Amino acid sequence: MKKFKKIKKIKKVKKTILDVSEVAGYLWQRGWAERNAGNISVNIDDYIDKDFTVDLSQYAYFSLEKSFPALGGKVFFVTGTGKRMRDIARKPLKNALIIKLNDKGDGYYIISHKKTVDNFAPTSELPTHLAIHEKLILPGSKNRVVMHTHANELAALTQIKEFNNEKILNKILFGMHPEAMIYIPKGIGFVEYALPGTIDIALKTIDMIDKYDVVLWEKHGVFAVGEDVMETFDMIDILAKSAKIYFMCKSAGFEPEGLSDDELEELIREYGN
Ligand code: 2HA
Ligand code: ZN
Repeated sequence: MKKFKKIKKIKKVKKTILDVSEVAGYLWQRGWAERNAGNISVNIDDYIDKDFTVDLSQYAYFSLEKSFPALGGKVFFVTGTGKRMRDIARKPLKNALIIKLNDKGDGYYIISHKKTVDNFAPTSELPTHLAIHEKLILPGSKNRVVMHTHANELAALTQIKEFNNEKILNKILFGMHPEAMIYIPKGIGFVEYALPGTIDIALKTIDMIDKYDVVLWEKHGVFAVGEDVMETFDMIDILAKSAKIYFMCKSAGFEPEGLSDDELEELIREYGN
């Protein structure tokens, strides 16, 4: 981290790394992060002074399958591929890395680690993360965090064919707890199954991110965007709670009643913006 001391806003970079490690611990404790499941990236470019330069020739370079021109030169903190959330929680800089895209946005340098570090690359879901970050930097969005996790309760909902429908999903999730409407008023988007780690799943996801801050990947998990790491985690946590209450009622042999349309409308009137 020595070279990063030159960054004036180093405190914000450090806080981001600490927040990612804290949330990585929560993901593990929730049972949402088996083995190397899940990944987090944060656009930390705003925290880097424009006059901060690094000798890029010193660092390992990787090309990207697709280019992200709008992200050219930008800097991200990303969890590492194959790394465990429980290890990121203990040792974030051994299990996550800082990357800087080249000017064209079709490749990146790992600038937090020496060239020699083997098997250390960003998350396998980097195409989806970058595709989303490319949208998030457009005017009007302050979201800089992208988080993917295998939230059991939400993934379980997608295993039920009749729930693979945004209207039904949102009715259930909003109905189980008022906080869902208060904190995630846009609700959740649904992305039908696609092979993890591919451009295909990235494209399907970015289509949804225009409309929603949280999207469900069928038979896989959840993808969320937010302004900071804690807030992004909180949205997933609240929606997972709703799904859990739904399943608790079902396991007890009851059909949950859910909040009525009038009660939901009242929440929108009181808390909506
Ligand atoms: O990072 O969760 O979807 C591992 C995954 C891939
Ligand atoms: Zn996953």
